[in-house]
Amino acid sequence: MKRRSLLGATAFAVLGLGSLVQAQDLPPLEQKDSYTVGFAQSESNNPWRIAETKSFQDTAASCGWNLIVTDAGGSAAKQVADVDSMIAQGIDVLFLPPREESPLIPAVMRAKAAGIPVFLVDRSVDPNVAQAGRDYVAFLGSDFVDQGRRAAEYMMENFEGEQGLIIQLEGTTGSSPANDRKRGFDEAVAGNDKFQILESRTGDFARDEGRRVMETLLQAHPDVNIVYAHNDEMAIGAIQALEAAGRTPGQDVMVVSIDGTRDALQAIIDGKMAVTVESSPFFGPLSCETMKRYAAGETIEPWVKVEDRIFTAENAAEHIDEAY
Ligand code: GZL
Repeated sequence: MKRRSLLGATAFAVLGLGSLVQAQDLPPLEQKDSYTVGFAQSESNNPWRIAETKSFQDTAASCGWNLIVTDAGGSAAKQVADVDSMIAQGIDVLFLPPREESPLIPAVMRAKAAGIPVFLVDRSVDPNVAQAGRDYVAFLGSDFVDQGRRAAEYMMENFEGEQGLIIQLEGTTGSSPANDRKRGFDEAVAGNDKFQILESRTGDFARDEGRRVMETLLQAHPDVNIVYAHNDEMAIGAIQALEAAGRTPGQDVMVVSIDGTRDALQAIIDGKMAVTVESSPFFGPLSCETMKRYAAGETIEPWVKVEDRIFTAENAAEHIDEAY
């Protein structure tokens, strides 16, 4: 995970290139040796989310965290309850990947009112309702719109057929990565009449659901020759569905995805997937660094942006050992 260095952040601010939002009544965080930290995970239904939780657990000792981890099992309502429980326990800091953009906002506000600084990690909330620098300290994560755009650009540059007929497998409905990966991809494709999105449907970022949705959409659109999945788990599920239907992913169907999981890199090596744009789950170290900057009195940039690589047949074998 590449991130803006402290110097870079300072330069960014000094040059006025950034919009460092003055903290507006954000809860302070004192500097001390140990903190009680809450990490309210949305679910553990795929390798990405499991790797993210492990990244926080692996960081805890070195960052002086007494870490409390909860798992909402795929329910935004349960995630809200988990946050409220952490507030009642009197945690010092909350790291939250809001499962969906809106339902978690009241809980974020309750944490702020309780004097608990909140950092959104990996997913964000509706920016029209809650803002970094005012309601929570910052969003730590990737540019999902850019991920969707990069997936589309690779597809348009490398698809060899006459007409690209696309099925899009969307992530969790209402989540910021699903909303933005769709926006980035759809906007990039809109201007190119060689490509047509036949249908777009959620697979909830899950492998089995991705497979089931692909089975259904294959019936409706047997002429599909491109699959764009918002994450690798759904892409792998789609590959299973395509092969079960006698198709040959990588030859008669181009598969384009996002995340960079081990199974996806293997599928690229095996010639079944064309590309996956990285979306790193390793948020533990960046969360520790950002929390300590905040405790030291720094004004944190509203978006601590994570830079993403891209994995293709040219480099998948080189990176598979670091994958999750
Ligand atoms: C992205 C993250 C997404 C991953 C999926 O930051 O929220 O959720 O892309 C995961 O694999 O389920």
